[in-house]
Amino acid sequence: MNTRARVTIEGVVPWPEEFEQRYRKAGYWEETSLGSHVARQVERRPDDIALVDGPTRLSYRQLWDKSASCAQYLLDLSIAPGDRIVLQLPNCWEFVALTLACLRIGVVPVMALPAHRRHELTHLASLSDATAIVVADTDRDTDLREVAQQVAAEVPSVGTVLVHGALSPRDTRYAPELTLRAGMDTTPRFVEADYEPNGSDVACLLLSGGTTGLPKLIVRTHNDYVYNILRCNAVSRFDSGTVYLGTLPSSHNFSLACPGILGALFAGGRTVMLPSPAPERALRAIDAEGVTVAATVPAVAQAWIEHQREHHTYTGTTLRVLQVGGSRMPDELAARVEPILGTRLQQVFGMAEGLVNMTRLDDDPEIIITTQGRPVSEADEIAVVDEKGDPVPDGTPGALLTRGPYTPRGYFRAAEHNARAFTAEGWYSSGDIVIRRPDGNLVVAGRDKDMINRGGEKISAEEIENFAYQIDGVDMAAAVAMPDSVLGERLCLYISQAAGHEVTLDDILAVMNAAGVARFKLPERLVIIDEIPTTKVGKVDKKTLRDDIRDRLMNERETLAP
Ligand code: OOB
Repeated sequence: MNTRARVTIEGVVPWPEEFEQRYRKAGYWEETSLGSHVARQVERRPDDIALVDGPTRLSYRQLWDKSASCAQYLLDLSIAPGDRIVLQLPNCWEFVALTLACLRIGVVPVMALPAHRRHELTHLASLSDATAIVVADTDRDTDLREVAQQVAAEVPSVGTVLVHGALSPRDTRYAPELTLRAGMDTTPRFVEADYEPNGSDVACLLLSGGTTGLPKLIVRTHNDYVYNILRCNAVSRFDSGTVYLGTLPSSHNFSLACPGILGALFAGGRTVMLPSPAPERALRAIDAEGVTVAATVPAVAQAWIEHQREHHTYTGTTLRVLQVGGSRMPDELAARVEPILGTRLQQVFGMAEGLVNMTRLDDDPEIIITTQGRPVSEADEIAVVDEKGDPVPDGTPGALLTRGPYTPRGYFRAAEHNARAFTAEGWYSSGDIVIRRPDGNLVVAGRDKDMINRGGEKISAEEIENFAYQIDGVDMAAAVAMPDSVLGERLCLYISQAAGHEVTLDDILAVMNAAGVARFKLPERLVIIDEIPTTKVGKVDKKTLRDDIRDRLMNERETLAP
């Protein structure tokens, strides 16, 4: 434990004192920093490979030195402990070096997704008062440096843009650009002890799946995130022989810390970074690098299974576990993992807000195939309740509430929303409808939150509806999930329009593109109806709309069938 003063950030909701004491006493909170767990492995195995990114292979020592140089670079840029920086990078070793740099000096990364664009990044920078933003130079046809300048133009606190790749060929008008690499290649002259965070300091800000107009930020402290990682490591049996392949964006809680990249680093294992989960390359990488654990979403698992069935290109001899989570895996798909990919399935039902459930590696196949597992910690409190908030018996669907040593008590700077998302006793209302079986395993049976889960990517219905309302002639708008055999769900927008108007999907897309919205949030179908149905209390009746789009899709399929 270090002696540095705590860095406090306004807008963080602490656990009640009584719970803090309980978690410390029980040893759940160790009062250590995330970096210290990696430092231990650097000492133990300096020359073992920690990270593989294409031709780049970094040993524990090299990664640690790069992150130290980077930490010093941030400090030299006057980015101070407690400052927030928006971090948006693809899956690459620089992401890991920079994240470790932040964690070592108490700079707080705001974990943006690679798909985010001006709309989301501006919101994240503004909500967190970020002092810097880190982006790649380009992503396909988007110049992200340009996007970063637009963010800096809107958010005065953003004083620096760090670029992974080449600097802008043009003048930068709102904030100076510097390359990220410049900070990685110097000799480290950084004094760790001066900066090491306390256990209760904020480690990072994760993004909520979002049921509100704009995503909320979730505060993860060193204490709670260390515990999250150690429990996931224990359940997934990560050790120094683990070779981990994460295929989701590294900034997502699943691939970062469940157990993810940080779990592999805590255990002395190795992480393989891939820019995309495309089947051919991913399966080849598993064989070539001797991957033992891969993590992905159901849609990608399905693509891997189909690819393997057709091409039989991969042997998978080293792959011990395939972790699948982020959205509900259909039982039929779960049943195909072991026979076709030759590896054990581990279902992971987690949330950036904390609680992580996993099936255990030695569970019966019936549990692994049909449930989403049980909490990773004995200290996770679970309640499954009816509409009145009363517990329902096991086997009956109900809303999942949770509390525990790594489930924070409130979103960052969101008092009003917190009053709705957390009960007076501090339970987080996940919005998931689950069935708890008598053996303690949970089955995700639906949800009562207004969100679309597009293959693990979460879209807030309200956010999309707000864009629709910007269009002249849109009377009422309702975004709902439409079933999809690949992604599970896609986004369908229903609108009713004022007399004399003819709104098209292109009109909606134009408004969203002009606002710089991430592509995955664009509606994939527009249905115009005379009147949006409402419930008895006057709320939009989304269930009727979901049934309607299901019927439409079914009818279309029948019409198309020969
Ligand atoms: C993970 O985290 P988020 O924050 O992107 O999304 C959380 C939500 C959950 O509340 C639930 O609605 C859904 O995603 N979800 C699942 C699921 N895993 C997540 N729904 C059904 N089955 C599953 N296996 O998605 C996340 C965080 C950590 C580990 C794994 C996933």
